[in-house]
Amino acid sequence: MAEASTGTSDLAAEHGLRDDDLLRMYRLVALSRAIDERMWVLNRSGRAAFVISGQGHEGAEVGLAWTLRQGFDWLVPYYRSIAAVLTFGMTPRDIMMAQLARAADPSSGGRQMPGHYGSAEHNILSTSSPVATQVLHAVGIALAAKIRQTGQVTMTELGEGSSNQGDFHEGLNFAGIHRLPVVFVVENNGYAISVPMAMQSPIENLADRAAAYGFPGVVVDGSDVLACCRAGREAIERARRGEGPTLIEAKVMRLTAHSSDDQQTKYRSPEELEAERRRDPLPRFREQLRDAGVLDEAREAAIAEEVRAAVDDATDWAERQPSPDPATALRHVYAEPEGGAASGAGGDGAAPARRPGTPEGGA
Ligand SMILES: Cc1ncc(C[n+]2csc(CCOP(=O)(O)OP(=O)(O)O)c2C)c(N)n1
Ligand SMILES: [Mg+2]
Repeated sequence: MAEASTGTSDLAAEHGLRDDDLLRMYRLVALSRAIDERMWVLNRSGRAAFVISGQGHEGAEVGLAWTLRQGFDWLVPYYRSIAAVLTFGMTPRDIMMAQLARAADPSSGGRQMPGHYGSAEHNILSTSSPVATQVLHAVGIALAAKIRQTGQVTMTELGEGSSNQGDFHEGLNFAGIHRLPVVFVVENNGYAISVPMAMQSPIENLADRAAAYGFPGVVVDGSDVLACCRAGREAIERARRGEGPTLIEAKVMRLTAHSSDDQQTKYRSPEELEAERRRDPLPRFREQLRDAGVLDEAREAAIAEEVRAAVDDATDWAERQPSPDPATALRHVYAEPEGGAASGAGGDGAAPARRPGTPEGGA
């Protein structure tokens, strides 16, 4: 990493941070963007099958997740959570292995669609594809933490469209009743694929829904990294004190199409897309740190170089890793005989132990 400032500028002090924190946050926002851009290049050149992007969400995710305690708290992400999982300990190599479906991909061993980030090592729960199911998983983890009195906080992320699913409301209601240590983050980018916000909900601020479940709802500008950091810290500390959940709605932007299988110019005007670009968190944070004297030209260039090298390394490294053995395709789908002697269990290591309660004999 570039030589870090050890000072505390007025900007850092105002947010209870050091300049070093600000530079690390900036690096994470820039790194997430660069990895994401590389994913699109790999897709368009035929090397990655599918991309779902976090561009426009990075500032909110880095700021909100910043105060979580890595390796202790829990993160329950969704497909746009690239910046959040990087903030919480995953590496560019981990992201690229998931993107290219390699056997050593920590998210799923190359078995899930790209974008389903997870890491047992880092307390990052792997996401299911049906949107908003992760809300229930997060609430369950928070309930366990409360029963066990561990002091752990769980943060989960989802889109605004997904907040119309029943799972979201069931999860928030349960968490409100039991005052669970969980932070719900709705990243409102204004669209659920091609459906605009006005066709998704009759209210302007989804944070208002928290009132129905008896806990605070907070709206934050998702392109303001430090405002997100403050909102995240307050919610995490409140949960840690045993005062229960918070719903944070970060107003973000979707700078890309929904996915590599979508073309957003079919349903968004050039003017709208241009206006959205002006809110991009990356240049905004860069300007803020320049104005505060935290980021000078040399430091900015050094970070840009580190980011480029990290993305190149992750791409080259992941491309060299083997794909999963096709003979293992059914692993974790059906129960397997004890000892893993079945033909479908060989290839990349021993078969997993039979789970209690699963029938003998497997598939
Ligand atoms: C239960 C369910 N319904 C539909 C889908 C298909 N789907 C995937 S992403 C998505 C849009 C979600 O929009 P939003 O929650 O706003 O998140 P965004 O993609 O905008 O970040 C839909 C409908 C799904 N994965 N799960
Ligand atoms: Mg959305």
